[in-house]
Amino acid sequence: MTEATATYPALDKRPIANTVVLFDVDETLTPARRHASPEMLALLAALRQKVAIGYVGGSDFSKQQEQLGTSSIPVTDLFDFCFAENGLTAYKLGAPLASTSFIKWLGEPKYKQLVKFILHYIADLDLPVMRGTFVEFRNGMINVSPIGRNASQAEREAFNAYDNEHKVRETLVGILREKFSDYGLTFSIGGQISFDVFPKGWDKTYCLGHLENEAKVPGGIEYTTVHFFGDKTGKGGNDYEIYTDPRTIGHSVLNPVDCMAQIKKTFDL
Ligand code: M1P
Repeated sequence: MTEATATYPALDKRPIANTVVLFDVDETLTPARRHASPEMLALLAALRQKVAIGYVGGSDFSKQQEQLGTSSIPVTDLFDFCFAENGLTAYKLGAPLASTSFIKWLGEPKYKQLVKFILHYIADLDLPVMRGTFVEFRNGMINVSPIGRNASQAEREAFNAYDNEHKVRETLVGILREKFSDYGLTFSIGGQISFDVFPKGWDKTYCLGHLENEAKVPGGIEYTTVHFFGDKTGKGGNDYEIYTDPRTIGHSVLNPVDCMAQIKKTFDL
């Protein structure tokens, strides 16, 4: 039986029913922007027999479908909770939960000031390679990439090495934090070629509110234990806030292989 066709006990009938285990996506469940391995999916399916499982990623939902699901398996079949864009787009057992929007929160005039400044700044950079889609507009955030999101895998890796040396993203983030200090925004470097911009508090801890709401729905569950596994758990990383949040038990992983070893050890699988 594959992960997708497997059946799972109802959430309130799982052997450890008050516990939910959340995972970051890139470099935790999958290599950055790549597919999850069959071994990882099989291990998650085994874990799901015991507890509720979910992922919380900075990326938008379509990227997580690409990385964790397949053309015939929706990612919402593989996890009890799917939290895209830090939980701004959210599903429980395949059904959408309430969502909020970045543009509604910020308003068009401020958004235009911000995006115009970013595009001018990027236009003046002199990078070895530049591609397209420098600002990706999402429901709960914008994602800014100096090389452009259309970079190929090889170009993305080359940019990442260049950025580690020349601190292109770190410098731009520093400038934006200062210039737009009155906007109430967080600038978070979570991946290889870009950084995310969203309102303060809309980091990965945002998804914990959805879990807390579960206790309020009829027959819902109060999740008293929330595990979180992520790789960018240091200060400034996009897993830091949820990893250090008092409502979670944080696990810092090096990569998907290490994550699998830690899941097996923690949950006796
Ligand atoms: O999940 C981590 C990050 O993954 C992508 O980053 P990049 O393309 O730079 O590797 C983005 O989707 C980003 O939003 C996300 O935080």
